[in-house]
Order: sequence, then structure tokens, then C-alpha cells
Amino acid sequence: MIYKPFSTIKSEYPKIVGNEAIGTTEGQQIRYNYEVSEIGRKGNILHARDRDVKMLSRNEKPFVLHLDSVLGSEECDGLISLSRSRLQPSRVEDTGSGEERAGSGRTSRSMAFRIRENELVERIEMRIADLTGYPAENGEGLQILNYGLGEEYKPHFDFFPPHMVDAGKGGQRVGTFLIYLNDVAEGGETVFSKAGFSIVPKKGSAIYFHYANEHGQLDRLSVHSSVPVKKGEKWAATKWIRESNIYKCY
Ligand code: PD2
Ligand code: ZN
Repeated sequence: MIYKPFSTIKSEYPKIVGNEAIGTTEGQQIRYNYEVSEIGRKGNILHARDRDVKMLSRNEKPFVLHLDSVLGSEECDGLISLSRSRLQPSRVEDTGSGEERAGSGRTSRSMAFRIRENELVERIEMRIADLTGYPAENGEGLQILNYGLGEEYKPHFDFFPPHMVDAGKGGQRVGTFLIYLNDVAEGGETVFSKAGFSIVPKKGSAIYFHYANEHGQLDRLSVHSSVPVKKGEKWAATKWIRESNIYKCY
């Protein structure tokens, strides 16, 4: 099969709205062809170089894996304390101009580490690479999210609208590795509304979801959100994975 970079594929999708509130119309999904990604072919116990990770549940359409104990409690606390003083209001990319702006659909605060920025971040990136099969450089820097009371991330896709894909920066996003860094007293679930399920944050657990195939198709069933925190706060870490190395030059 010939692999086409996403960036060379003309959009066949009616309208894909970026990281902001969306009005998804039924029937827009165009026969997305599910190809099981590497992480989905490894069985129910996944082996990273420094720990084994148990799969808790698996959903095929959209493809979502729920993984237990990806991080230890101290690693979660370490990410929180290293990021706390660097948090800024979260931004979304404007799907028209491509510019980043603070968006009403995303009320959290966040920051991003550089790839391999410190020993803890590197260790976690190596673990994610072992689990997913994607090298750390196929991903953006680990992003830390902090949601206070009432804060949320409205329904969105993590992939870029095709006209915004930058082949010079690793191309399209293909999957998201999202780690929960604390237990949330109430609310703050990650909701896959089209699939009809949600994940309750549990400290150290993670989800991996995959929404792009080798033909450059994008899975609109992957629409997801973080619903408002009702009690306490929520911390999470996201590694968005790209189709290729973000430093690769074309
Ligand atoms: O924090 C979450 O649960 C969440 C939900 C939806 C994070 C993201 N998307 C993301 O980082 O893309
Ligand atoms: Zn998302």
C-alpha cells in the first residue's frame, strides 16, 4: 500500500471544525476505514521498557484504549509541580487564520514541555513511545492541562482540518495519548459523545485514541470533550502524536 502524507491529500470532508465547539451533522462520516494501529495489536498487557501496563477497556469505533497505571503517583505529582508556575490560559488554533487564540471552548490553563525537556518528561515520553510504537519526535511536547471548577474543553477533534496540516511540523495528528494526573472529586470526564461513553479520570491511568488511517482519512467519531469539573480540580497530560517526525524536513 502506498502511504500518502496527509498533507498531500485533498480534503473530501464537508467541514471539519478545529479545537472549538462544533455542530456535527449526522451523516458527515464518510466510511472511515479502521486500521488497527500498533498499540492495538499488542494484547491486553502492554510492555514498556520500565513497566507493564494493563488495558482496562477497548473500543473499536472510534478506536479508544483505556490503560491502567501508565504513570506512578509520584510521576503525576512531579509533572504537576514542574508545570504549575508555567500555566497560561489554554489556546486553540483558529481554523481560518491558523493563529492561536484563547478560546471560549477551552477554559483550562495549560503549558507544554519541550520534547525531552527534563528527565521526568523524557522517561514518560519513552514510555509512551514504547506503548504506542511512535517515537517521541513524532509527537508534540507533552502538554499539561489544569481545569478548575466549572472548566472544560468543549467537543472537538484533535486532528487538524486538512488545509491547516503543516508537513514541515510532522504533518497531521494521528492519535492522542491522554494521561490523568489526579483523581477528580466530581465531573471532568473525557466524553466520546458519538460513541456514547466517557472515561472517569483516575490518577496515573490513560487513554489512547487513534483517528487517522494510512489513507489520510480522519475519524469523525473521535469527537470528544472534557466536561466541566464539578468538585475539585483536574490535571491531565496530553501527547498529541503526528504522522511523522516533527523535525523532518521535506
Ligand atoms: O482533559 C481531557 O479530558 C481532554 C479532553 C479532550 C483533553 C483533550 N481533549 C486534549 O488534550 O485534546
Ligand atoms: Zn482533545
